Parts: sequence; structure tokens; C-alpha cells
Amino acid sequence: MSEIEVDGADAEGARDAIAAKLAFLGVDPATVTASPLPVLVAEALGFVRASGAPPRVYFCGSIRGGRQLQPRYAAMIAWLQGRGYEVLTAHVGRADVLTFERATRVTDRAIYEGDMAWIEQADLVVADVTVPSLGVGMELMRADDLGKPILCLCEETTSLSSLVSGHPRAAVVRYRDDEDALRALSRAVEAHGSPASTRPAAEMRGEA
Ligand code: 6IA
Repeated sequence: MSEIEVDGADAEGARDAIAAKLAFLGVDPATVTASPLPVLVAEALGFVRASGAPPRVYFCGSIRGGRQLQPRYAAMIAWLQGRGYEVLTAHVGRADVLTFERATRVTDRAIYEGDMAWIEQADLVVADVTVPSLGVGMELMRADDLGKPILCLCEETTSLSSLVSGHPRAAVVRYRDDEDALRALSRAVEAHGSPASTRPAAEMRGEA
């Protein structure tokens, strides 16, 4: 990999100078990127995300709080993955997550540290908050501390903690059933738009 620099008083002059230099070096312009070398190195080392990388979603759902909605979590995660999102926490949708947790003998401290690191990496935090879960509540507060966009979904009749429904930065969307849950997720995620976007919660709720 190498970097070329050219003199040029304007963009057009610089473009022509780059084209001439590439032709002289016999380099196909289609193989060239406009990113400077330090940016490419930082991307390769994982210090910054590569441009065009899929947005990352930290999906939260109850685990020790109760697994009755696991199939719904799995459907939401599959929907996000199908739309090109990278879901950092796909294990939340696994039917065997608790068995797997025991089999791997992963410690609670390791789970905590891994999850905190993933939240930092996420572009968007999506939580199904129908089943009350201490872990999900903690994840939402950490996501808020980091200024992450937060989308909470729950069933229409859920008696939601006021700390979630009253959260000024969390968009809370209610749905009727499994099918409606995916529709609500789709609408809210589309309102969120670009991964870097920090649109207000009202917009994700569909009020704006
Ligand atoms: O208090 P709860 O267990 O209901 O909290 C659920 C939340 O904690 C989920 O949104 C998860 O992100 C997180 N969480 C709980 N257990 C784990 C876990 N177990 N791994 C990662 N995050 C977890 C290990 C499973 C693994 C070996 C596949």
C-alpha cells in the first residue's frame, strides 16, 4: 500500500495531476481510495470504523429476567441482520443462551466487561423492554451515558418502569403482537436513519 500526493491549486488540477501520476505508475484508478494512509491504518487496526461498514446495533432483551420472549428477540435480531445491521448481541436471541452460558463457564465479570465494550461500539441500542430485566435497565443507562440513540420496544399492555417511559432520550414504541413488533421495529429504525444520526426520540416514536 502506498500514498501519493500531488500539487494542485484547485480540485480539478489535483485530479488531473493524480490521474497523470497513476498513469505513469501504471496503477488502475479503480483500485485507488481517497482515504489518506493514516486513516486506512487506523481502520485496519480497529481504532476507527471503516467507511461503509454496516451500522452496529446493541440489542438488549431479558436473559436471567425471563426467557419467555426469546423467539421474538430472535425475530427482531434476524430482521435487523436482514436489513444489513451488524447485531453485536445476537446471543440474546439464542434459545440455548443460558445452557451455553453454563457450558462455556463464562464469568459474570467477563459478561459485564464484554457488554460494556460492545455498548461503546454500538451506533444504536435497541431494547425489547416487555420482560423486566435488571441487566437491560443497566445497559440502557450506560447507553444513555455514552449518548447512544436508544430505541425501546414493548407490548401495548406492558407496565413499564417510569424510568424507561419517562426517559427523555429513549424512544419507546409499543406494539400489539409478534408481527406488529417487527413493523414497529422497522418504522423506528427507519426513522433513526443513518447510523451516525442522533435524531430525537420523538422522531423514532413517529411523532415528528
Ligand atoms: O438481567 P438479565 O440477564 O435479564 O440481562 C439481560 C441483558 O444482559 C441482555 O440484554 C444482555 O445483553 C446481557 N447479558 C446477560 N447475559 C449475558 C451473556 N451471557 N452474555 C452477554 N450478555 C449477557 C453469556 C452468554 C454467552 C456465553 C453466549
